Amino acid sequence: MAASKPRSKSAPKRNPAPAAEVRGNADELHQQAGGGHPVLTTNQGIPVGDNQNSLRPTPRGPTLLEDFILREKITHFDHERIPERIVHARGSAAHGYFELTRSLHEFTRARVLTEVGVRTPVFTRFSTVAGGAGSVDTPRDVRGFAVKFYTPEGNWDLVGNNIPVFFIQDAMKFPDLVHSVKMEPDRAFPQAASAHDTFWDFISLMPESMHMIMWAMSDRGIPRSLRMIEGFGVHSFRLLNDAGESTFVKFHWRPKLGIQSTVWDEALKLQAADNDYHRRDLFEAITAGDFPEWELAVQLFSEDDAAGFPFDHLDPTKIIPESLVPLTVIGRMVLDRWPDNFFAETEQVAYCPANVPPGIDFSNDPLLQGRLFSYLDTQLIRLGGPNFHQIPVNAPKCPFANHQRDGHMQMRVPKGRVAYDPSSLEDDSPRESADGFPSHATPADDGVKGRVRAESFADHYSQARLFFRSLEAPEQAHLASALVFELSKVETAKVRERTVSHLRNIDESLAKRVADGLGLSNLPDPAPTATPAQDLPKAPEVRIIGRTKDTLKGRCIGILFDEGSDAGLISNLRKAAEKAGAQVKLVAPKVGGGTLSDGKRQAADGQLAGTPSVVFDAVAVVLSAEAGKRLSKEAAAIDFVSFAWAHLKAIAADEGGQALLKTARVGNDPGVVEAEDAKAFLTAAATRQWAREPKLRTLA
Ligand code: HDD
Repeated sequence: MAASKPRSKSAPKRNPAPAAEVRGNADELHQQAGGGHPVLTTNQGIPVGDNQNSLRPTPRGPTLLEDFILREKITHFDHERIPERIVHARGSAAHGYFELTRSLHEFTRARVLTEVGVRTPVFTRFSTVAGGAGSVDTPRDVRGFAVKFYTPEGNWDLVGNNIPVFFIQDAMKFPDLVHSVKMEPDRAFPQAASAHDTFWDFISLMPESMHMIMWAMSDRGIPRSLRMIEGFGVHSFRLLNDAGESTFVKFHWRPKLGIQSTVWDEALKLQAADNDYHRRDLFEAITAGDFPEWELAVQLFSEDDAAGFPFDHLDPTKIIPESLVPLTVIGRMVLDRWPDNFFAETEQVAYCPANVPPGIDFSNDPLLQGRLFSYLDTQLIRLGGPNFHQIPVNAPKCPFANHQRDGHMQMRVPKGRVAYDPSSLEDDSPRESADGFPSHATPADDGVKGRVRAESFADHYSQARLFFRSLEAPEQAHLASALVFELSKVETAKVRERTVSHLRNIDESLAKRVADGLGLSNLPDPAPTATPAQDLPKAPEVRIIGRTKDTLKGRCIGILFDEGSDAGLISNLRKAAEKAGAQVKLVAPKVGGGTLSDGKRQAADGQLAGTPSVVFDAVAVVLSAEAGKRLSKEAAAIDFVSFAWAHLKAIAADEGGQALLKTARVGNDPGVVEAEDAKAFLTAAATRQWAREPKLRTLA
């Protein structure tokens, strides 16, 4: 914090206007402070003349209790934090809009899903699950994907994740799941990590989590950018049309930039290089006008279709493969405005899956049913009372009126005598409408009340197998390595073994690879199963490889340079990369940069030690012969290229840069090209060099 010059009691005041002259009018306040600045006041509107010194009887005396300006300021500060979210505490959000491109009027009366071309405002928050609000952006974790649509018929909150299934089948288990993954209660670590005993102890005792574990341990758990993740509503919801007919629906968000992940070593190093990697990436893209975009797609199916599925669609641990029910794209979401204030908007936004407009309804998924209760309850404690819906980011953008009154932080001033219904004293008090929210008249199953799990929820392994076997070979290797990494952090041998016993029900080769990676001398027996795994047709949609777009759009290229670097080369590379849609950042040993071959000074965007290659998708090294030699003795420069190589990135180098590549033991493959050949570099930079990986590390 910059030290400000202390002012004594007798120092001249900046705002000499006496309090008596102040009116509550903002324009007047502006004028009084001079220039464009409004007068600084207390929260009661009292103008403040000295914001540097507290009130004392003598220059060296004690502070007086009378100093209401100091007390108000400190008290407000003391109350600045609210309880963080128990899960999904770390998040970043943006404003934007949803535009419907295909009407679902046949299936629903919800205007947001029937009025083609109308732009519905949205506020979308992405999050990690396990870490606290101040934790890093890039742990292995599920990503939350929550969208608040401010529809003309009330708010619709689609509160999903970047993974289409969940760990548990019943909300009853949610607190257990969360307690197991959060930092352990006696030692308060690890932060934002599932690689510890309590998580795997719980998981290995919950076979229903196995499908989700496959997804979470896959590269989906370590995304490159929030702009490159898919989103899923997870549960089946219902759509209801004007005639009250119901169709089941699953919601999918598909990123325009394609899906992309990091490699695990890169994700680990990103945690040191930039704690805010995903937040910064989203912020930079939106503020540069490069607006992230997703398609909204739906899977629609009837009760009869569902009866023919080889699983129960009410079980949230199951996907509906696209071969069974294809996706129909119905609209797009564009995020085009970063919030003005993090706390007021991103922190205070309150999502609730129970917020749905007429025409959307719930299914009997027992996880969804529990969620319908939990979110409203959590907002009451988090935001302090029942009026949190009045906070601007939460308030519907359509009229709303009822007889609910009072409570903490009531911001509205209701008029009149009537706060009840039925009433006859006032003509304008709110009344029910025949057009109000309809609930689907779902017939209740025959049966008896009880704490039971449906038999149709008993198959825990078939879709876990389907997922693993649908992946490409490098993805399978990453998944196996992720399990080895996580379980190697587990101290309790029986937990490691129990987990492997489940893997045997999923895929024998996976179980062997993990057992081998853990150094288990004997494979444990397969875990007992209620329903043995079935072999299902592969689902290519679960892969990332092949669904990443070979493009530079949304990607970032780093060019390392120093004194004397070739100005023409840098300019060519930069122009070509920018034309292809990439962002380009210049990195140099000093942030002031250097004088290039054309005699002009070039500043850097980042200093080498603080801008490692993990923050880029591909790198170029443009160095004079002298700088190449000098940087070959510099650990940060060596790491810059050796990590780019290890993380399967394209590398371009000129002759000076080659010296550094040699020292860093960068090999030769189609991803390593001459800096003079911008075209070859851009082609290589548009993808990861998967073929390089087996040369670099032993994957489980
Ligand atoms: Fe949840 C937050 C997603 C199951 C209880 N959840 C929360 C957020 C997302 C999800 C994205 C963050 C919202 C934001 O950005 O503010 N949750 C899911 C998904 C689930 C799921 C996709 C399963 C399909 N959640 C789930 C269950 C329960 C909760 C079963 C409780 C029974 N979730 C909460 C919560 C949170 C929350 C405690 C914490 C903060 C908040 O709600 O606002 O109520």
